Amino acid sequence: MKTCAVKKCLAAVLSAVMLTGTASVMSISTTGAETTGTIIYSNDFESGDVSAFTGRGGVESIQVSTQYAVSGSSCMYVTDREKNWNGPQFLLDDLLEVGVQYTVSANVRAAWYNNINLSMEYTDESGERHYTNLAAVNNQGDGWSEFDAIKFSIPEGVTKSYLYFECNDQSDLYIDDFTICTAPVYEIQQDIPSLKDVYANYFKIGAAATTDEIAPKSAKDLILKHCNSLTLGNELKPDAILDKNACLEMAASGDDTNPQVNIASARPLLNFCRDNGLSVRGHVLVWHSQTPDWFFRENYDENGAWVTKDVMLKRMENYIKNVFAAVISEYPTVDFYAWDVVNECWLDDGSYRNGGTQADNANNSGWVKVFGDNSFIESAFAYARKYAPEGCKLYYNDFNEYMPGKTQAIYDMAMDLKEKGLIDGIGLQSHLDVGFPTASAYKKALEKFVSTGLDVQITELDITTSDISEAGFEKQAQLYSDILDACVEYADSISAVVFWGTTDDKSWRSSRYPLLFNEDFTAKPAYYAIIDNMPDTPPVTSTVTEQTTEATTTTSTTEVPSVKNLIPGDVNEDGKVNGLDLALLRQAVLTNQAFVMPAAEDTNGDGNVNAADIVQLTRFLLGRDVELKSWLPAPTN
Ligand code: 9MR
Repeated sequence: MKTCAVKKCLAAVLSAVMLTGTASVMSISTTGAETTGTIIYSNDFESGDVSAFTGRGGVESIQVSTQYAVSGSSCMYVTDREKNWNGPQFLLDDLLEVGVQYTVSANVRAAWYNNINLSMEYTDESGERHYTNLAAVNNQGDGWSEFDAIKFSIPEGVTKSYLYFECNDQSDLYIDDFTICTAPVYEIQQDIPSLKDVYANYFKIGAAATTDEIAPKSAKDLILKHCNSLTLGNELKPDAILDKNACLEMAASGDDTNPQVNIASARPLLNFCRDNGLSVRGHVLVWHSQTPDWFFRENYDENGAWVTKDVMLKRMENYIKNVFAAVISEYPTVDFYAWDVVNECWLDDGSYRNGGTQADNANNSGWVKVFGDNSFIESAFAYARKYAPEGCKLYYNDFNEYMPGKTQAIYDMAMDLKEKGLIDGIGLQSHLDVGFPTASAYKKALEKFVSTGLDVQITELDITTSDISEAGFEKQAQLYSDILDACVEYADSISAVVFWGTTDDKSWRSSRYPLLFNEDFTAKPAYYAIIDNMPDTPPVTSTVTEQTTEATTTTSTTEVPSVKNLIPGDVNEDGKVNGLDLALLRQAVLTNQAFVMPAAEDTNGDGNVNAADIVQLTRFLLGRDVELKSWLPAPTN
């Protein structure tokens, strides 16, 4: 089998940098990740064959050139591009499998300082084409730039999937060493407590995920282990399910107030929920963002005039009705227990948004443009109440919910809707940062929302950190712990806590590592911090211990070796106990490797080295009141 080198996972590199300040321990891998992937397709263009590539615009000339090359002496050369979007595309159908994660790498160059995009296109069941940018590089000067192992996957049920390159203006494009590999496969940590079990007596635990995100088996495993609720990250938003062609057809037949929907892009996620009994948080019906401009315009024409309030009310009612009808009829067994009816209508000072087009300003709202103010909110809830699936609770959802002006505006609106029997709960997105807000400011806002008597859900929790040192991640863990403590305190009024994503690399804020799990699916200090001290955290048992006695029996001997200068927890014997020891301990337990220093690894002193020692060491590093022990007697000199 041909293999291609896959870079060590980011988490491992990160661990290395964060733990030692250098990259000298890059060989540490904290999971059973494959370090090689299988090459599915590779072309260095030395053979002169470019037949696998076609021009997107049909006008491009695609040939081999020896003018430049990264490897060997030739590369692919694309000229005669007439539009920005013209460029070479590579058909993936019949080559790749649905639901498997792959990586694509390539070297690219264009004219000076051009942006080059690597993107993916596919056509869904309704015939609509979707375009996703995977990565972009800026050609710094006139040299080569690299797309290095960019992850992608093909969603279920789509056809005509392509990878393609494009760049601004009509610059010629050069491409070399185009390679598609399978991505590394990670095993999730099965031997740590499940969050949904730990919090079972308090609230549901959820995650948001996109179709692409759940493609790898490890992501599915992670969600199923820790969550009993799933929010579709993008696939139930208006721009994902409004079917423009069907809307136009309906308008042509005389009714331009009955927007047509197609839930094709939501199916992979909804199927996953149905097949695994996961409850679904619907997100979102009425929102200024990710809602196409044409939805608010006459004849659904991007350049048409804004419709009247009356027309928009009818469109709103029919849209809500059609969305609910689609999920009820196709997914009768799925528990749609909550739905964000209206999203992000209030500004930090408690005023409403400016009315206008998104093209001018992403903060503009088409809804406010048509209605003149936020009066559409009540109608949205009234229609949702009328058509929602049975048992589905209705929420108003917003971010910066702790900004005083906004807190008050949401409170006032919620109380009014509550009196009218239209709303069931308030969704606090909770996109936080270690620096802002403080846990006490957050808790103050939470108390105010709880005081409405409505249900509260934490709908999109993530906490960014720019400091990716050990101390930075500990600070992040502390805020996570404080926020979850506050939620537990008000658990009677809180029915779900949802994290906005699964692993850091897949987050919308990936550059600031906001989630509980690393790219390699290992738990971060934040995970351990939120299970720490929870009364329902079950004893941690290692599957390694259950499956094989080899690792543990090495430490269970009655013959006590003489170990000088033993420092419990100092796994690498460098005289310090820090995150590097934690990474090594985790690696040793998970990979069932022979222990270099078993006495130091048995951090809870029970005679076994297993996941409980990882928890013990993590707690110690987080500054919790625990003592590191060893099964050996006190060190002798
Ligand atoms: O996570 C979503 C991301 O993939 C999209 O690019 C982005 C576009 O607006 O929306 C993200 O989800 C948002 C959610 O729907 C509403 N609250 C803010 C979230 C983060 O932007």
